[in-house]
Amino acid sequence: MSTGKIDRFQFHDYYQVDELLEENHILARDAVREWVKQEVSPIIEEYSDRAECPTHLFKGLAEIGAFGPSLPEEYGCGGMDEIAYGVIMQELERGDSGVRSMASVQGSLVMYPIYRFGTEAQKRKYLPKLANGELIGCFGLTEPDFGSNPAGMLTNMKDDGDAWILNGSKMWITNSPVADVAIVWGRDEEGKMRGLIVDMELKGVSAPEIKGKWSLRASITGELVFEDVRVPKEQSLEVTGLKGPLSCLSKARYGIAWGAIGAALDCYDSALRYSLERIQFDKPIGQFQLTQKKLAEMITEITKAQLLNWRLGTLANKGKASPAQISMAKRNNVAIALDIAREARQIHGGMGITNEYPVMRHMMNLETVLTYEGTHDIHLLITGHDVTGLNAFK
Ligand code: TGC
Ligand code: FAD
Repeated sequence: MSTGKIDRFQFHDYYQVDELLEENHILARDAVREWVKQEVSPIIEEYSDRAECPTHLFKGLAEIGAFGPSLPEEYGCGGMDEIAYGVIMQELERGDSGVRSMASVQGSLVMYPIYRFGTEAQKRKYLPKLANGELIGCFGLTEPDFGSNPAGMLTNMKDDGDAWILNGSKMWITNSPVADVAIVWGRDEEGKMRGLIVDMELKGVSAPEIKGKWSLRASITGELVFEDVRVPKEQSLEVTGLKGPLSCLSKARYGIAWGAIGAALDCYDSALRYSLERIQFDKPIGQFQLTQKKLAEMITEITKAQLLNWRLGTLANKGKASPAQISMAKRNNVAIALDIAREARQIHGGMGITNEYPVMRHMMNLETVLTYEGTHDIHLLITGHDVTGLNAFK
């Protein structure tokens, strides 16, 4: 119905936040923006409609440097800073949250743990091939009965000399049905949480696809099932405890804080243009105060979030962005993006529910983004814990 539509997106920078960026950030952002216009926008409604992942984009994402942009060049990665990583995620999610997810999982949840907790041999073996898209990875933390509370996980590994015997199952795993490797978290016999790099070809590994999603339809999601899988010990990551997976989540949540603003910008841009073109009662609907209220509030929230992201990025570049600060930005930015998508849908009237415009797709996608990488309420509790010192999770 909508293949080949022209992408008319215009960037909005109400407070001239661009002046805070360096030339390399702008270059990276503009290159990714152009790629999204050429490669993602013309096809994304079709793929979303068919609930199919555009897997051919993995190669293009690698070519534009979207996999591990802030990891070192010596491993074939981008060697850029955290703000460059952020603006790349923003542009990808302007295209589609699922496309940003393809990059988030690969870069922040697969390459980052190998970089941070892997041996030198593991880094040399995996990072260049993950960076160039030769290998696709996934990250298995969530289980059917343990989502917000990963500490309760049942996946386990038994010591068998030179290998671990892995058993258990993971749920809601982005990219698992198409992955070559999985970063899997489980407990050893002493109850210590450990991470393994699991080759998906190993005997006893399966990854059935989860169908029927009304959100993130252009992203592929599956389970991970391990039945007596013999994983060589050399595939272990050098970290124990929940801080292993949670530090990867911090990296990915940071990217989502930026990404969500991409989706919000696309919805705002579409709503603004529509409000100037659509005539009712002999006037453009943008002339009515109630439409202006919606648009004014949208650009205000986007501007606040852009500033929050920039400051978070400068802290991240100095290694000073705390997990709680990242939680605040992820929670705020996804929530305002979802509100903006809903308001933009209203401005488009009936047309807003069709795939002639991107807003309903963004709105449905953002329902997932609000939940994964820590739910909206879990991030609120993280802030509550941080400011009071009192833990309200349990
Ligand atoms: P808690 O006792 O608070 O912490 C255990 C240890 O971890 C440390 N830590 C962190 N380290 C780095 N980054 C973070 N964000 C960290 N948060 C905590 C903490 O300091 C402690 O270290 P140590 O040395 O004292 O052991 O753990 P808890 O069991 O009370 O849990 C706290 C809670 C609820 C906040 C945590 O479990 C949580 O964040 N739950 C949400 C789960 C979640 O976000 N799952 C995401 C799954 S992956 C995903 O959704 C991918 S979607 C990808 C895509 O498609 O884009
Ligand atoms: P639950 O934890 O059951 O939460 C249900 C509700 O209860 C939520 O509203 C929650 O906020 C609330 N709640 C829970 N505990 C508390 C509490 N203490 N106080 C107050 N409220 C509470 N996981 C991975 O490991 N890897 C992936 O690649 C991945 N990709 C995903 C892709 C998609 C499309 C989706 C939908 C999820 C993905 N996830 C992935 C899983 C995601 O991280 C979890 O869905 C999320 O952490 C929430 O877990 P849950 O769905 O089990 O919800």
